[in-house]
Amino acid sequence: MRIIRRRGWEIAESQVTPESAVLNRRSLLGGSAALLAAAPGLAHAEPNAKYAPGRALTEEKYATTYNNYYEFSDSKNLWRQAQGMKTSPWTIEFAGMVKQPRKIAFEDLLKQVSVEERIYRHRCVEAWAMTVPWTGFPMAELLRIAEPLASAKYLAFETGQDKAMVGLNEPMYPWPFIDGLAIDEAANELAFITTGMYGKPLPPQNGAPLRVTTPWKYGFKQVKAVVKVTFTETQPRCFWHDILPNEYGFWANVNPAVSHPRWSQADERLLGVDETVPTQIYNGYGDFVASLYSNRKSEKLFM
Ligand SMILES: Nc1nc2c(c(=O)[nH]1)N[C@H]1C(S)=C(S)[C@@H](COP(=O)(O)O)O[C@H]1N2
Ligand SMILES: [Mo]
Repeated sequence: MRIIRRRGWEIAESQVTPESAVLNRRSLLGGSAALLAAAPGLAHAEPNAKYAPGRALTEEKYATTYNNYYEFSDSKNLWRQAQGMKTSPWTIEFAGMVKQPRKIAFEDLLKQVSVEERIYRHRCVEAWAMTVPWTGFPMAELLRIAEPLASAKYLAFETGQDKAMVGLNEPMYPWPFIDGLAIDEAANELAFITTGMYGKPLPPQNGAPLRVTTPWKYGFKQVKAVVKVTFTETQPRCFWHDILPNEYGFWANVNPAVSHPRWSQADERLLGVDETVPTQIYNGYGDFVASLYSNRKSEKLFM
């Protein structure tokens, strides 16, 4: 048995759900000197439980049937409709301030990265939340492959357009869906490009074939079905910021103390269970990301 040192977001799905299983496993570890002797790595792995999601996984059926994807619909019930989307073949374009603008096939991109599983809490600005075992690769690897110029400060992700996306006919929205990050945010160890969930390829409704996952930010920053990544010197335009600039900021870091103009962000409703829990600053990921903002205190970091 090979046991590798893991942080909370790296803990295998079997270790976090249900919560009782974690507790059982812990008491098992504590009680079994033989097991520790057989696998010394365990002794080190144990303290890292402080990074664990601290909640049970959301049941897959809820995470895959309650979605935000305005290209299809402004209703949450769009997953059937999304099955009609063509997600293969798929090409991603690197544009703007990169060494060499180019396109890369999704399969070729996957060959250049190592895929891993991370369990993250997801917090939608609408005050619902879920806990999902995503698979994918660190966004830092995407940066490595894209080769941005040293002068690039931001990157923007753009969603592809498909015939099945009937919401695109709604002219009041500023299509295509685009949102972005600062380069140092994208290089942060938490920033992730997701290609799967619950041990399977990402379903279309959740952003197949690849989507952005930045768990310390509200979900509207997490662009689905990425076809283009553009590197820029200035902050890119963002879909929700364009529509309602006073409600959806560029940084959009989760903060229970900063209310949305129309509702409180103090608590969040967990999908699939009848439970509401307090929201945490940076969605509980401050240890990883708070330092990104120490020199940006004058910006509107939280909504
Ligand atoms: N292209 C695109 N990406 C999007 C959205 C969208 O409407 N279109 N909605 C965002 C919002 S508000 C959230 S909360 C998450 C939802 O992801 P999920 O459906 O996988 O839960 O996707 C984000 N990415
Ligand atoms: Mo959201």
